[in-house]
Amino acid sequence: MGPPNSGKSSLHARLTGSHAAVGPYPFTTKHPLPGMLPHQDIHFQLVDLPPISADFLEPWMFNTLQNAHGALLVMDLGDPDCVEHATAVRSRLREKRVHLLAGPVGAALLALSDDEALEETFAVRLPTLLVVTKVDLLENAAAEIEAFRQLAEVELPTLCCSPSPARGSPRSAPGSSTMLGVVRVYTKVPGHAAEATTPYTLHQHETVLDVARMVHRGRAAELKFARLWGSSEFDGQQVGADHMVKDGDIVELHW
Ligand SMILES: Nc1nc2c(ncn2[C@@H]2O[C@H](COP(=O)(O)OP(=O)(O)OP(=O)(O)O)[C@@H](O)[C@H]2O)c(=O)[nH]1
Ligand SMILES: [Mg+2]
Repeated sequence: MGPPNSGKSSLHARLTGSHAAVGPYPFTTKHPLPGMLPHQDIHFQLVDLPPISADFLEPWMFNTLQNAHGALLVMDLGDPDCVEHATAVRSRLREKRVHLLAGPVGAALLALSDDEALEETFAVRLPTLLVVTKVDLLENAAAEIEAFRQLAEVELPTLCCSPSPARGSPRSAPGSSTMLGVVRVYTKVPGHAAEATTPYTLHQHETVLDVARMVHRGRAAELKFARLWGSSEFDGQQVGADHMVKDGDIVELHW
């Protein structure tokens, strides 16, 4: 997401191989366009969106964002109005109760008072990275990014990218899966090695039962126990359905 002409579709095309329409003028993108972004052994669905500005926000945007687990705020700092654009994007989103967060959702919720929490029940909270595009056109990218972060009061973790892969790409975003709270769990059949290449992806605080639901929704209630390698005290430890899984765990389900 971001203001018009900031380079969202170009970035989407580079990261997902989509043929997102790119134009040298604002409001090129009219419809959401999904694509797949492989990162380590996770496939993220990355959706290119139309721009957001002070006087333009697609009415369906809120519904689309409700399904998202995170966002990239894409900004062109060579645009002389970039601070105003960033303010407009965030205030338009806030009107729709969409909040862009600098970290995982859990911490932000804990900081709310009870009244605020009730008020915000239906809000959408998105861990967000600021992605600065067109750094090939900036003379001193580091200084411009710092000035922008201060003037626009943006505290989001920040990455920059340009058409040249040597100058950085969000594909290498350190910790982007940690920020989204993605937990990868590898399953294994008794007596066989773990399925090492295709993890199930869950969220923090999900359990062995959630893994069982993903493997076999109809039989999840029949799960007797699981054996766990990774975050358990010892390899192959027997755990119950309510055991919380951690990123990288190997789980052997016993029905
Ligand atoms: N020099 C340079 N130009 C870029 C870069 N990324 C995008 N552009 C150019 O910026 C213009 C806008 O790019 P788009 O990807 O269409 O921007 P957008 O944010 O999707 O635009 P809307 O859909 O209209 O909101 C195009 O002319 C691109 O070629 C970049 O990293 N460097
Ligand atoms: Mg576009």
